[in-house]
Amino acid sequence: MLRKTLLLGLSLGLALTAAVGAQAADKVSIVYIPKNTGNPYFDSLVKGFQDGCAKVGCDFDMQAPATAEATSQIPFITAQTQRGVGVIAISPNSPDALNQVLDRARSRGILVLAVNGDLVGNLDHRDAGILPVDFTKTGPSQVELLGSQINYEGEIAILSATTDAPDQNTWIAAMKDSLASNPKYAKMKLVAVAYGDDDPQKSTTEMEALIQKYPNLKGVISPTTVGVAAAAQVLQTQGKAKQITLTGLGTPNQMRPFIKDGTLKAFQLWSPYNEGLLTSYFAVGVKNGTIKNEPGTKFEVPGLGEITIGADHIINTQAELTTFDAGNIDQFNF
Ligand code: RAM
Repeated sequence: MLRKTLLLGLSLGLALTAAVGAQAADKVSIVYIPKNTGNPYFDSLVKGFQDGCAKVGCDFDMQAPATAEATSQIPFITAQTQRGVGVIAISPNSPDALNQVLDRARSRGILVLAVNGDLVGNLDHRDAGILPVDFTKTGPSQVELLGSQINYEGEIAILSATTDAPDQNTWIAAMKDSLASNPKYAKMKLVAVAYGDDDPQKSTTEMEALIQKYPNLKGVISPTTVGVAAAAQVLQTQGKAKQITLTGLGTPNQMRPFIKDGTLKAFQLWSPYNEGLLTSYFAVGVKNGTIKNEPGTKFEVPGLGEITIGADHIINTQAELTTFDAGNIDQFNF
């Protein structure tokens, strides 16, 4: 009798485990591969993914290389493809170096999403691009924010991330376009574009070199959260904040002390958290068949409202950049 009960218990247990296993297998698994580890910007994006997955029911994991070189994400994509995840969401370090491995992932049925930056010129190698903001606004908006503070006059420089970063290069091209085409900016002269590789130390060295090489430098745009924080630190340390106006894309938490002490007046960004949230809803919807991945499709994300898939399967999380300054920075915590 005891044996029978034990056996019954055992088989019941097995049946239960099998059911739970089947349920787990049905859950969409998402892996997010940011540019590199150690950048607080991506922590907010990850939090958005995690909260989204908690709501819509997906398994989430983050895997990233230590540095943001063009090819550093390849082994991660390959490993996740072999693992058989449902979705690879990636913030690409190169517009073209990942084509082959992403194609292999897609041929295995994995949904490939470019997140926070697109595969510029190679959109056929991903299923959709989820961007934090309308990227056509970033470059012009940064140039205007700097120009308005330097009387639209003088030598300026850009402190970027890596030379291959597709997001950075899209914005830099648009900055150059604005400077060249808008008569308002005729007296602003771009003298250099430097690359800090989204590494705090290299960004610091590059900023120091710009200051040394261009004694008449009036302004710097650093459209990377790592770069702008390092640049602000350099200006503060050298006491050069009055001479050189800095702006860029930064996180409120990293930039707060520099806003408070007047090292810089204003910078911009968007909500990386919302971008992660949106991506989890979109990914699960597409995998479950409730969202048709076609331009023109609309879907709801609680808190964000109605989202539309645009041309080239590009989805913008918000339309305009948010500007942070002494007046509003304390309302933000990321
Ligand atoms: C850095 C990264 C990231 C970019 C932000 C603004 O954290 O380069 O890709 O979106 O800055």
